[in-house]
This record gives sequence, C-alpha cells and structure tokens, in this order.
Amino acid sequence: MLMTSSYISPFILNFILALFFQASEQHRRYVHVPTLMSWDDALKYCRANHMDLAIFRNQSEFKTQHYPCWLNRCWIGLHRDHEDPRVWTWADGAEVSFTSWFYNEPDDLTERCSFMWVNSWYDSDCQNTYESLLTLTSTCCG
Ligand SMILES: [Ca+2]
Repeated sequence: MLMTSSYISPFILNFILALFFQASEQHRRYVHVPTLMSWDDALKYCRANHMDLAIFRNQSEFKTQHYPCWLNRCWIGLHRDHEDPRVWTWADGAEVSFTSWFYNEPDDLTERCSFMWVNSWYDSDCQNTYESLLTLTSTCCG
C-alpha cells in the first residue's frame, strides 16, 4: 500500500524550488584550473564538464576571486562579440553588467578574449595559453 504522508503539494514544491534557486544564485561557485590552455580550449574544457568560463555579475562576486589568479593569468568568460568587436559578451550570452578592466584596457580590437590577473581584466589574443577560472553552472554539482 502506498503511503500518502510524503506527498508534497505543488505549492510547497514551488516554494522549496524558489528557495533552492535563490540559494544557488547567492552562492555562485568558481573553480581554478591551473592547466595552460587557449581560450577556446578552456571553454571546451568547461562545457565538457558542465561548467562555463568565469562570469561575474557584480563586484561582490568578483572580489572573492583574486587569490587563485594572483600569480598567474586566468581566462575568464568575457569575449568580444563576433559581429561587433567593440561589444563584450559573456560566454553564456549573459549581459555585461560589471567590468574590472585594468587601466587603458581593453586596448586592442584584435584581442578578442579576456583574462584576469590579480584584480584586473585585460584583453588578449585568444591563442595565448593561460590558466582558467570557471563558473559552476546550475547543471553541475548543485
Ligand atoms: Ca590588451
């Protein structure tokens, strides 16, 4: 005989899911990958592992991430738009609402990818090989 005491109403379920997504939004997690790769290879590595190159929506998400990329440069998910290189977009297509460019950067329209070093971002040739900083996506790891 089936027990009905474990039944959760759709209303309660929606409430629980809303809390879960709110919690995961507040705790975006990042992973440092010390392997040297081009930007494209780094992105392929991310996608194969259900992650994305790092995305920062605001200062508070960014300021906790300086340490892993203090000694070495790390690719992040910011790249120039394919159609208009003056426009920057995140690897997942999200709108750019926060930036932390170094003084005088970005400085070259042919440098279509970006890396972070200490607490600043730089545009760079996508074929250069750097370490990477990844964002865990909602399909990965809770
Ligand atoms: Ca540059």
